[in-house]
Amino acid sequence: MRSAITISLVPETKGGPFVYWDGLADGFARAAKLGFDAVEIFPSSAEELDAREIKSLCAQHNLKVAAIGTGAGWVKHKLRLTDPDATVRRRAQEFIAAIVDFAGSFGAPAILGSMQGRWEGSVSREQALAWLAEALEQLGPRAHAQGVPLLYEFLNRYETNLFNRVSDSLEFLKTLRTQNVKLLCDLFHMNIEESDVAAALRLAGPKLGHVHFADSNRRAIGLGHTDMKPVMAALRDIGYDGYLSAEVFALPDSRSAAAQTIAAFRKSVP
Ligand code: LER
Ligand code: MN
Repeated sequence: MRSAITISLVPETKGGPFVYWDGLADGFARAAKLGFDAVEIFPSSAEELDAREIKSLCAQHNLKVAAIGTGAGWVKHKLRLTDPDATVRRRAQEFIAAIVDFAGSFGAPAILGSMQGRWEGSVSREQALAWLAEALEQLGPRAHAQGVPLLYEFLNRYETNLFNRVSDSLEFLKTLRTQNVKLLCDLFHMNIEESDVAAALRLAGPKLGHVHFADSNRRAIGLGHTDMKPVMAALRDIGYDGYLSAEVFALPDSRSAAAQTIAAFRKSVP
């Protein structure tokens, strides 16, 4: 397992669960100094990202890109895959596709989380899931063409009413033709929704593609009340060899959250 830490480039998400906030050069330098393996980037859009700049930062600091998030598509641009308006759905899919392509060129997956949206109003659950499936059938193969999976992140009940747990998410993924969608398990969401986080990770097994490494209160691991022993045992037992990526609040500040995370990572993955 490898360590990663988040950098948000989106001012609208200020106060959200990301560790570094002062640009890529700052985030890469700080992550490298602490010995992280990779960074996870949360951009406003693919267009905002400069591939040459990121390539040179990766080389300079010997860091990889763990994943790139698409959440700004919702937070900033109000795009979601289950919007009743067909134009919004199409733009949402294009927004994610551009990030899939960009991330793929770094050997990294894109994350579909908040942009899944929710069923409500005129949109039935059945309809929302059909639109979500349709999008995944396009985006999964698109990621495959880049040699990476697409990460589907189920969220807690306050952020989506589509899928909140590993078991339901897996059942849904099984109905797809594409086999290239993997699960992103965010330990914070799981702490709210799963009765047994470790058992849920075991259930995910080979379908687990990425982990958001966050404690029960969405602070750095060790600053909440999640018992990491069974969680790490489950990850080891299923042979998970991907990233543990700190998507946590910069509390009490970025520096402490990052230092606490790398210490917790080293304790968890000796
Ligand atoms: C949102 O709560 C979250 O966990 C993000 O990773 C989804 O984009
Ligand atoms: Mn997450």
